Amino acid sequence: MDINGSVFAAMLTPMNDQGDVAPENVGVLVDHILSRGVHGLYASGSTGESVLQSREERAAVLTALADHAAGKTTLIAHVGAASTREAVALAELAGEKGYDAVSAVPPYYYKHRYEDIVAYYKAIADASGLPLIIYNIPALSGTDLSTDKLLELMEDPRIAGVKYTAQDLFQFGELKKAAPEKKLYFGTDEMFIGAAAAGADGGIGSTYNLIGDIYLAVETAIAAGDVDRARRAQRIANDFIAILLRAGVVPGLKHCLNQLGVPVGSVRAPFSPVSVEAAKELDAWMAS
Ligand code: SI3
Repeated sequence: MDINGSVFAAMLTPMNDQGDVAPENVGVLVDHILSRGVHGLYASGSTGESVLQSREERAAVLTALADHAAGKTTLIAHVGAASTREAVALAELAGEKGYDAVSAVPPYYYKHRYEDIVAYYKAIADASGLPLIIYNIPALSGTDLSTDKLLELMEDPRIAGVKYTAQDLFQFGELKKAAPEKKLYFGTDEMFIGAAAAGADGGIGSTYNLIGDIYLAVETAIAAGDVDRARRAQRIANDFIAILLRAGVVPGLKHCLNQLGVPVGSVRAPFSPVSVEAAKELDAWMAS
């Protein structure tokens, strides 16, 4: 089973002003994202505030997304969790709901043995029956899988590839060289140009909720060998990301989308809404 497309938004989770999940607003957000040409959605991941939610809340968001968009665009369900049991329950749901693939961060908080991480991924693959993308995000998951271990995991034919949210373009290139048939998606938006030049199969990121067309432009320009054009597009993204990093990525993106009339609501504590100063900076960027 192939995973169609290359540019995917790591979808925000719409909430109300109190930080309760609002699955009824998933459709509006998805339509907005797709209107900019993005190829699909990666739901219930870091940008989706998933680790702050219960299994039931995550299931409600994944269900709303599938009901709105399954069969119309590529859908990837992030099902990673601290416990295999939670991840498997969400993986089963993704399989039932018509998702195209599942993805999972390694089990977090405890420092698990590599063998137990392998068993966790096998259980997720068994439960979903879908291609599985390893979500490599060492800075947040606490697990830094070596190149050899990532390649070993990818020997399982059910593992379709890696979503690589780190900054090591050398390791990224080594993975692509050793496993050219696997999908390698890059997850550090501000460095997408480098990954595209290094042979990425695409990108998955938070800022694609708002400016997904920019990453399509970078990808297209690199494929055409037009580095100047790629650089100009990446510059647009990075001017925004610099502001966003000051504001807080998830609160900042939610602020911008709410300003555009896409009702994504507030964030869940301990996240807090953007400050007045950050809101002004973001509004000025959007106006420009
Ligand atoms: O699962 C997800 O929400 C992601 O894909 C997250 C994504 O990789 C983001 N990285 C982190 C650490 O959250 C990036 O899109 C990131 O927000 C962006 O590059 C700005 O630094």
